[in-house]
Amino acid sequence: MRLFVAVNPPAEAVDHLGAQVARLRVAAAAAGARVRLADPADLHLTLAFLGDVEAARLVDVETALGLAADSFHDGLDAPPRLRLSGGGVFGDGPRTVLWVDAQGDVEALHGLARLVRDRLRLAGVAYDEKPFRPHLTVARPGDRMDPAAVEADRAALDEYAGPEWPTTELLLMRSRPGSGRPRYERLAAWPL
Ligand code: 2AM
Repeated sequence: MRLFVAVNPPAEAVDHLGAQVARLRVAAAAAGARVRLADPADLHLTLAFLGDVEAARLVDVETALGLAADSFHDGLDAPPRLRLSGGGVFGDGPRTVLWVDAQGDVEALHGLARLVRDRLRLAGVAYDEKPFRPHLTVARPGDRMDPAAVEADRAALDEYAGPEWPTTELLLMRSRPGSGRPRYERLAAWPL
């Protein structure tokens, strides 16, 4: 099964971002069916991407994440507070992706990602070793939009600041391939 570990912004933050995204050029391109926007229900900050994991190893993954959440919790007075703010672009040409950044207690979020990855490594569970870069993918315009229009959207997201929220849960998510986009399903959660 295809797994990843994430924290999710609450509905209030997702709705607020949705109103901003609706004003972007990617939204107009999505209306013209040229670009696919991320489904608001799928918006999350991925801390570690595990990819395919055998079902028999699920218990090891869950134990590792429980330990990571516990030690994170023990080292903090209060859950980190985050907000969606600032924009970025990954890739170019057909791989161009527009994303929104997280701001606030980002150091704590990096600390949580480190704990999660350390615990997975100790458990012998493989994950994508790319350094953690908090981001929430908004749209994948690829080369179906003028790069200047994508850059204008990025600049608009740079001016954006969403509502703040406390990060209260660590989530183990499953990604199931569907017709079109994959479906994300919440498998387990630990309080932070
Ligand atoms: P993305 O939004 O930048 O694509 C489920 O696929 C989640 O895991 C997404 O948030 C995705 O980030 C993230 N992810 C991180 N590394 C990945 C990888 N190597 N392959 C697929 N998704 C990855």
